[in-house]
Amino acid sequence: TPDVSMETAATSEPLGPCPDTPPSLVGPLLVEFETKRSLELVRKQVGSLLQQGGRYRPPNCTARQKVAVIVPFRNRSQHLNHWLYYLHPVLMRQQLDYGVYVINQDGDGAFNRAKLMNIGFNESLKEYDYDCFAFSDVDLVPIDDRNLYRCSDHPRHLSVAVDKFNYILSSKTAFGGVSLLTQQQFLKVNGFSNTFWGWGGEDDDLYNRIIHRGMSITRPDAQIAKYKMIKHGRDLHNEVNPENAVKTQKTAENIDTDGLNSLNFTVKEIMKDVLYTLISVDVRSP
Ligand code: UD2
Ligand code: MN
Repeated sequence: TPDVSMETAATSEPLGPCPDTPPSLVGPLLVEFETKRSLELVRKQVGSLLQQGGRYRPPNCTARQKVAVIVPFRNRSQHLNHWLYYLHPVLMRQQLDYGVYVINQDGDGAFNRAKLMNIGFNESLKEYDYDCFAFSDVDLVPIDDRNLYRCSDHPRHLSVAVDKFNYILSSKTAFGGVSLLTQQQFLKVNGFSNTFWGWGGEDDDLYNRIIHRGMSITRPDAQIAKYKMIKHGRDLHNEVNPENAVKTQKTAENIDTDGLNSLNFTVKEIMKDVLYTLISVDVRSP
């Protein structure tokens, strides 16, 4: 009788690269947020294919990119459940070697989306050698899986056509929602600014940084890069901050000293769910 265990050990040679076009994509997706989705239910539906911490890699080929998906978060658990329910199957079909990092802002100080992104970049790199970073709002779900969560030669903006804005891009310089940068691209711009407290401006500042460092942005076709945003009002402690709009005029002055190289924070807790890694942080709100 052949020794089966030896056989499996012998076949652990490196897998070939995944095809450029993932073969199991389905195109347009049905996405709705009426159904109640508990975490427990989502774990049952998609958890079996994941490793602890929301990690996945395609079983039969070597992924083209190692992607850390960074989600800024506070008090949006219903949104997170929908997001996990829809995103995991999409990212799996896209044959990515990926991990989901939910960066939770501890306490009720002014929210700082951008700083949470920088923290996600730092913390995810402590776990794995990611080469691409997908920064995504928790309320944005793609409605076409051909919209690949993959980095390219220039920073990439994926949330081109959002239902909330009638599927029309608000401006050519829009870079909020879902955006992807390679590790190199993100280091080149010194990450996000850490000083955008409250709502608005941090996405425009990142755009300015990209241009300032001589890069441009790319976008997929608007026919494919469609999203639904889960309906919500303005969160508590994330009020519009008028100072932020002023700051976006001063990117060139701040880029060298405000960003990854000036990031300070305290990790309060790291929790591994099968669907995601939750990192709770004190961002030292003013
Ligand atoms: C827009 C941008 C967003 C960001 C924001 C300004 C698009 C499609 N979206 O979104 O990327 O630039 O304006 O800051 O362009 N969050 C929490 N808890 C909170 C507050 C925020 O989890 O209490 C997170 C969550 O991931 C949320 C994101 O921050 O999706 C952005 O906040 P928002 O959804 O209130 O902002 P919105 O929809 O105006
Ligand atoms: Mn939103």
